[in-house]
Amino acid sequence: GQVIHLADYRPTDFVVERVDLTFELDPTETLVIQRTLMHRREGVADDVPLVLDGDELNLKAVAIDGNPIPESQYDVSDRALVIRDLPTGTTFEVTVETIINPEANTKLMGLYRTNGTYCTQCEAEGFRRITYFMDRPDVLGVYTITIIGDGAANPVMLSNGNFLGAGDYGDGRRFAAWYDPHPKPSYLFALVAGDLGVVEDTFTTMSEREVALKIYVEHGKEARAAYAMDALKRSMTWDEQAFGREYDLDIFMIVAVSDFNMGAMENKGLNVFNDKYILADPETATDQDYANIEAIVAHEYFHNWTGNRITCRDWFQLCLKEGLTVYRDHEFSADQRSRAVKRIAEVRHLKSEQFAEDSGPLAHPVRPTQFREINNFYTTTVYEKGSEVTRMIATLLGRPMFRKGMDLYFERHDGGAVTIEDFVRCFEDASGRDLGQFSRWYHQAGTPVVTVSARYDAGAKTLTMDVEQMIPPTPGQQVKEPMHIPLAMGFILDNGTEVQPTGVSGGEYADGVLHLTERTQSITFEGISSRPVLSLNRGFSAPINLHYDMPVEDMVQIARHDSDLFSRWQAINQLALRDLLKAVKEMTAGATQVAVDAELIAILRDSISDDSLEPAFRAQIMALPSEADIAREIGKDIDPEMIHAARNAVMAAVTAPAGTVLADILDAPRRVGSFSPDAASAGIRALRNAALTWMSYCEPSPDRAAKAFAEADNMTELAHALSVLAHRFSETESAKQAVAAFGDRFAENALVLDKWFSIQATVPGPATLASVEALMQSPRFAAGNPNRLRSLIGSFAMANPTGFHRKDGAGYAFLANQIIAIDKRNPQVAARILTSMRSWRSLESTRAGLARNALVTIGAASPLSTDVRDLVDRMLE
Ligand code: DPP
Ligand code: ZN
Repeated sequence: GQVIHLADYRPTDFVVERVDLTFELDPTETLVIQRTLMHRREGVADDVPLVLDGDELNLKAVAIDGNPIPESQYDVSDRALVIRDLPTGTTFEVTVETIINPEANTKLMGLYRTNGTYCTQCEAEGFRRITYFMDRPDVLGVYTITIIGDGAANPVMLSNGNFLGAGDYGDGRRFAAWYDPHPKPSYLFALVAGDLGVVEDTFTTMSEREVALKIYVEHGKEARAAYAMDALKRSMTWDEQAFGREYDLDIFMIVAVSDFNMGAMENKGLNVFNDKYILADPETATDQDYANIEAIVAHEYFHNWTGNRITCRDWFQLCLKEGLTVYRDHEFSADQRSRAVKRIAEVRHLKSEQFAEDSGPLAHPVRPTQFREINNFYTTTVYEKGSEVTRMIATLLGRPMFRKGMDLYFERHDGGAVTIEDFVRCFEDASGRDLGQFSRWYHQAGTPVVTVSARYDAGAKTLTMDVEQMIPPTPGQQVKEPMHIPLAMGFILDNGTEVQPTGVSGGEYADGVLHLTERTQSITFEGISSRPVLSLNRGFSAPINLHYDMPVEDMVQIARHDSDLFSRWQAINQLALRDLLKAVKEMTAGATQVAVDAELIAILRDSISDDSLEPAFRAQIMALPSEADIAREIGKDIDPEMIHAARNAVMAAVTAPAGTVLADILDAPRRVGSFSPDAASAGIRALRNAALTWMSYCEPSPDRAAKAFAEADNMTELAHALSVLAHRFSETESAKQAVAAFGDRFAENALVLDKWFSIQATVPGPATLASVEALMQSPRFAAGNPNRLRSLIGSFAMANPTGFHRKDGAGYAFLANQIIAIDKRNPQVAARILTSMRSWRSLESTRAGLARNALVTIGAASPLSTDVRDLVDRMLE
């Protein structure tokens, strides 16, 4: 694969007007007839040929304006169809007939089969696996689709847009036709055909149009789509209220399939979902599953405006739709649930995934300028950091002005394929504010380090903050320019009240936000009547690493009293992290005991038992920094076993004094009545689960967890009890029995088995590799299914620090073999799992050497996909 550069962008030579596709479905020989109306772009020379992208296609015929052309008029290769001597000065029609083999399509890109259903995935470059086409996002066309196939096998035939009609040919074959009036790029094309069940509903839009809603699932699973339908209707209402966006077709469909590379896909009018993000009921889905379904249904629906109506000019602009749409789905979930708890969960995720990516060999800007394989840029940086950048625009401008900028964006660019510059200009034009320096967030990779020191002058009643920002070097970007960083902050006085400065010099400060713009800056706040406690980066207003040597008593004050719940969580987390880092250091030096700050223990105990705090928030407080969080903080010479031991020791010290509080939580009368997945009910379950985890550190017996496992009447508590047994008491009979019982009970439910695989794959310790290898032989495992691969091999490599990073390197060697094997079938899934190696350079030298060997082994394999090749090369660079 060659490197593609943003700087090389230029428009296509030909402009597509209409696309007409006919599919004659057959499991191994599907005929695709494409008729596309197009014209030569103005100014393009008459002898310039038409170049169409292709991938693993079998070309049958080419015609121009209905007349077959001789082979001498075109060249066909593996990757392209080049047609010469085309009509000039007029619109013409190109007909391309290809044969494809859906059954043999194990990459799950293009048209493939999943449990007997025909299904497509075209983003980013899958459409070229269906037919020869200018397969890029700036080529927009109006599509008409005809699907023909065996009627008995395919009673359901779906594509984008509005339904035109269907019928039988009388010979066993059936057809259906669809028309999508909205011009769209090829990556949003979709087709589904098969025998599926359906759940139906309707939605009345704000202008009183009725939209048919349909969710298609495998027969027998209809009842499990109810929550997704509910989430869809709430999403449609929310987008009208929050952004004034109305749905624009007569029908909106979702299809859930069991073999899918991503979470879901926003094809126009026909979203295709990984069934993991549609199917739920209390017996089989956890509260996290429900929250994911809500968020992803919303995300894909929101793409209808941010992604579909306004799309990307080229794939470098991916964050234009993804970062923005993640921001929108975060806001939606925050409005549907607890905003503070949602923000805490987002920041946890951002730090554990995006900060890790941004500090390693795979770091790249939110808007990259080059790639070898676009599939490798569906990253946490493009998505989550992209969302944070959008969020910062909202913080900088304020909500009303942000909304004005969004309104302008929709008005100005509807129907267009645009760039990040176009997006940012809308906010500049709406607000009059210059976002030039701010735009560096799109272009500079790396997590900024902001170092703060503060001094209070009692005589002058001023507080002065000295601030320095530094952005670490990242691949291809050694030197960085200072960023515009919106730092939300508050000044808390001794009595707990907040004070607003009466004057500020040395920097802009407005509405509780300090605007950092220089490499170093000294800001003085006036009118501060006594030494304040500084509550910095409230709500995580900027995705930065903040270094502020805060006095412990200040941290304690924030942890106990800040009006901002996020800040309280952040302070407690920070206090815990300090003790965890100290414990690692001491144990590395040979200590067997660790000391934990008494104040931390008291704050934790008080917060957990504080009934005025919502249970979900208390559960977040109890989830102390993970082993991965600690490793990231240490940054180099990582020894995962030492971190594991130190964290266990701190957990034991922290939980012991909380014993009675934990017992109170666990023994409180259970709610009777039917299950509800709402946020408040989920919060109570989260708190109970956190208490069970804590108990496992202060009570050396599996009995509590075994009891919870036996009594659980919902998957949230059942799966958690199982993980406590398996992770904390793995050698006990209780644990072994529970693992076996869970597997037998859900043997027929693949999505629940994924939980079973992943719980077993994340049992700490070197013995887990053998159980992962054994589970791969289980008939319950399926090596062709992405969800199974991710839950077993992916969980092991990504979420089992002591198991995967075995000191003998066997974990890495295992991964190398698996990546090479998976890559032959499905490069995208292989590449995704391989990102588990992205922080290998921060390991201690023995492990780092062995990890490197594994990467070299993968790199030497042949053949190797561009996806895996690109990652290996970047990780070894
Ligand atoms: N389907 C993926 C998403 O929605 C890629 N567009 O993020
Ligand atoms: Zn998306």
